[in-house]
Amino acid sequence: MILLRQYADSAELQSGLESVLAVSPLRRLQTTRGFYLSVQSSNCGQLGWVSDRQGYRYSELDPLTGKPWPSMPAVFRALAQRAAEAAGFAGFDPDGCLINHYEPGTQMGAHQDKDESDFGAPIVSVSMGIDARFFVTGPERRGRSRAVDLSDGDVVVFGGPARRYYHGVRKLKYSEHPRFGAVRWNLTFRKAG
Ligand code: MD3
Ligand code: FE
Repeated sequence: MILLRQYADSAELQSGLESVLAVSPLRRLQTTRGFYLSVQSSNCGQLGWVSDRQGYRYSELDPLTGKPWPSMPAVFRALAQRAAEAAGFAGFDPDGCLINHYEPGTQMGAHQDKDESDFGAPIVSVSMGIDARFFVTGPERRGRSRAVDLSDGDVVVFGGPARRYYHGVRKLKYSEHPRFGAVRWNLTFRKAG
């Protein structure tokens, strides 16, 4: 797990984010048990992560629009590749980017990202907007966790053994970001297919 503080220029990513969401808007995904996740999500790129009563999977089509996900903005891809290379993963070629939108009070429980086909590829996470406390336990869900506060522009590359670690986000505290308001955005670049 490699932390690249203040690595991304979120102002540069903001218009790409808006253009993606104009095509595939944010929505609340449902779990197999019918509960809604508190974060709102969308995707760009060839494959998007979706969850509903049928389960979790990657899909080439946005179930909301019935159309392919918007393509990955060039500035998104370039950032993900540059960060991966800086962390020792040259040649990272993401085919999907999950966009998560957090409001104060929102959290994400401990989970593993295991719906991708290639665990040799890292996941690159980009945080924008207000701060969040990210936590990682390790290969087991339970046990001692380590906390990392993630701020606007921070990039984390999860590769090697860390790729399979359980992780989540603590309940977001209220604060405001000058451009994003009381919102946190997280982009995760994946090699899903
Ligand atoms: C560690 N997102 O989208 S980013 C997720 O802030 C997710 O929105 C959180 O967990 C967020 O799946 C945390 C950090 C992250 C992302 C993927 C990982 C850490 C990871 C995959 C494997 C190990
Ligand atoms: Fe995750």
